[in-house]
Amino acid sequence: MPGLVLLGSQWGDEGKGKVTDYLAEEADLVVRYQGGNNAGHTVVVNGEEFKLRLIPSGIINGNATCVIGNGVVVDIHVLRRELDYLKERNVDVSRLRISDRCHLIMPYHILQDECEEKAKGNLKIGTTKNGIGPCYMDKCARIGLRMGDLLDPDRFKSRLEEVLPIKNNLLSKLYGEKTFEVDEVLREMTEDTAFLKDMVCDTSWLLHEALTAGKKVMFEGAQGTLLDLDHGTYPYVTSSNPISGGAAVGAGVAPWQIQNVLGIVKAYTTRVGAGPFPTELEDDMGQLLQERGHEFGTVTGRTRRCGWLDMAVVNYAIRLSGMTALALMKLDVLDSCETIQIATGYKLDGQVIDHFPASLDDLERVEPIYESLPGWQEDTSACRRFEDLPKAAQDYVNRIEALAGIPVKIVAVGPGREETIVRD
Ligand code: 2SA
Ligand code: MG
Repeated sequence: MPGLVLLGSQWGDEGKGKVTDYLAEEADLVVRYQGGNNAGHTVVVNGEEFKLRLIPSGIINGNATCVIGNGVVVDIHVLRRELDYLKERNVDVSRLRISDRCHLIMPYHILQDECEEKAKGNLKIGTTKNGIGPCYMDKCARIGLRMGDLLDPDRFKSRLEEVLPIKNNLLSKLYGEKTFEVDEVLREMTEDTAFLKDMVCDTSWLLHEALTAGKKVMFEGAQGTLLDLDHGTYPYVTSSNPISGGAAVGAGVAPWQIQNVLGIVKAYTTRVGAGPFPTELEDDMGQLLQERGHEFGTVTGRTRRCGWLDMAVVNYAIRLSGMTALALMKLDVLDSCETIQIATGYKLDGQVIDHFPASLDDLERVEPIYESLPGWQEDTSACRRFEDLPKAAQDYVNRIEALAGIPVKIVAVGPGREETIVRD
């Protein structure tokens, strides 16, 4: 810190929630800058599990002010439910602030997400069906509705009256779907919005003031680098920019206010939804990782595809975001492996390539170059210092560090806050 971005180096679900929660104790502000309730961040505190989709994971721990930045798309119904869920569990939610520039996920976005996936047939992306893509589409098409509009009922109504015919036209003509009535959408969106009043503000200004005063601000990425709209495995990506540059845009701060970038890396690789995955294991080992790692989507419950750690992916992520350190998560999931493989790069048509392919066809065809390391076959979940880890586990971490060229500062050996090794 002062300006620290924490983000996923793979396809999401690396364990960002746990690290955010862990570091939140030191942060004055924790900020989400992209995505929406397609994220699913799990935090375990004293055996109690919290699952968050929209609110920054920093809300659980410490006293940090939590911010939903302008780059996030907000489903107010999910937000309300998440606030109630936290309040029921005695979490102080009065520390949440939401940008007045956030785009709203409207009921027709959720329907559109479903229709588009259906229409794509075999080419479907495997979205979370939360309306994320369609909401960002409308933002770019300049027909979105924003949080600030919602707090001004007259403005919201007139804007909705302009926009709804366009959306209805699309849904009925393209997908033969029902159309929405202004009154119906108005009711769904505006009843019970009083809870937002004290939360919505100009969060870019709030962050500017905090950073100027030397406060510690942590930006919490959702999804992961390979799901980035521009740099990920397009079109099998999400519709926002999780990479560190996205934090400047999605929170409204200057790039130079971000000094540190912590990349979260799972000790193996997982992916939800469709798209290429070079180190995927479709055998017993894949199933073992899936079972030992409890690899199911937090939001959708979908089974995650599993494979070996892919340093071609991680090194690409390090470069794109200028990562300064890594946190290696779920090392304990590998405890029972006899041998562990790491992909150090790719071959394409027999040639070693030194860049990450933009073309999906190429990525489908690459052959990972594997390096084998001996497993440790010992329980690591009780280790609290790096020296406590079995020698082979230390070697695995050190090898990753050497391949990455940046330090592995945190090693997680279980979901709990205490199951964390911090290295100097
Ligand atoms: P979307 O809904 O438009 O963002 O989907 C587009 C692609 O992005 C993937 N995606 C994710 N992949 C992994 N984890 C995600 N978040 C949840 C979680 C997922 C869940 O953290 O557990 O519950 O399944 C996430 N969000 C989006 C998605 O699979 C599509 O490939
Ligand atoms: Mg997740």
